[in-house]
Amino acid sequence: MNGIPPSHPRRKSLEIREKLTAGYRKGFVCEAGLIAQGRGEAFDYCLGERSGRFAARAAEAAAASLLLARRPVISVNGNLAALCPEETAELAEACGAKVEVNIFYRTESRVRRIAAHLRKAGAKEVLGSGRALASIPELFSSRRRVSREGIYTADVVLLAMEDGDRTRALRRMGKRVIAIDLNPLSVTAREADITIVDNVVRAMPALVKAARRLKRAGRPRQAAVLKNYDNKRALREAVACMNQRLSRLAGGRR
Ligand code: PTJ
Repeated sequence: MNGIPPSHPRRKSLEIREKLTAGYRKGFVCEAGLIAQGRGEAFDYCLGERSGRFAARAAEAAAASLLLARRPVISVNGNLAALCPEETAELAEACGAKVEVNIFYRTESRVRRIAAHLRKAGAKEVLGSGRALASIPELFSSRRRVSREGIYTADVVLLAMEDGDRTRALRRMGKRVIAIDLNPLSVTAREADITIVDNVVRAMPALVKAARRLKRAGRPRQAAVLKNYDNKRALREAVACMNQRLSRLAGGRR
């Protein structure tokens, strides 16, 4: 990465910022996406920039859910495209999921740029562009515009880095929603069926690994993983983990 010394203590975090600012310069990350990353960083700091056991369990349940789904879809916004394009393509391949661009600040040019970036990273088919789109009922942002063969008819939708009312609207349509969100208190985190409280740059590789492992393990194992998962418990553990770390730091311990 440009000019960041390998020994820099914040190297990883600076690399993430570079990917987002590069995406912004290329016209597919929106301005608000840079702000959203800042909010995420604050929560990641509280987590100690490490994946908790609650995140690993949620990633496993999410992988099981995607594998068991009849019509799984990965919904991609500008930030996810910038940070995890390869992992998005790999996860789609591992789970037989479709990839769809769905963005809040929608312009056709942004949708096309995100789709091109994902295809370059290995995604075979990317839905979400064009005018012949369906609408998610009772949702008034541009995120309501979805592809008929993608999110509209999906039974399981994975989304990341968005906080808002789409999760509730998708659940009202009878879909299972998996969210990746560093903020365990966000509307999306609390409304989703499965919430991976982790940074997408750690959560997406963990999801790909879990999906490959559980695919080999077979459907009874996938069903058991999903049945034993408790999202409320995962959210409680994420908040407790942040609390403990902040208390330790406030007490002068690391
Ligand atoms: O690409 P678009 O047009 O769809 O725009 C995307 C926006 C910026 C609108 C979207 O990301 C958004 O709604 O942002 P919010 O409302 O700020 O919510 C972002 C959520 O993601 C917050 O809860 C953050 O804590 C969380 N977050 C930010 N960065 C990360 C993250 N979660 C996981 N990994 C991250 N790197």
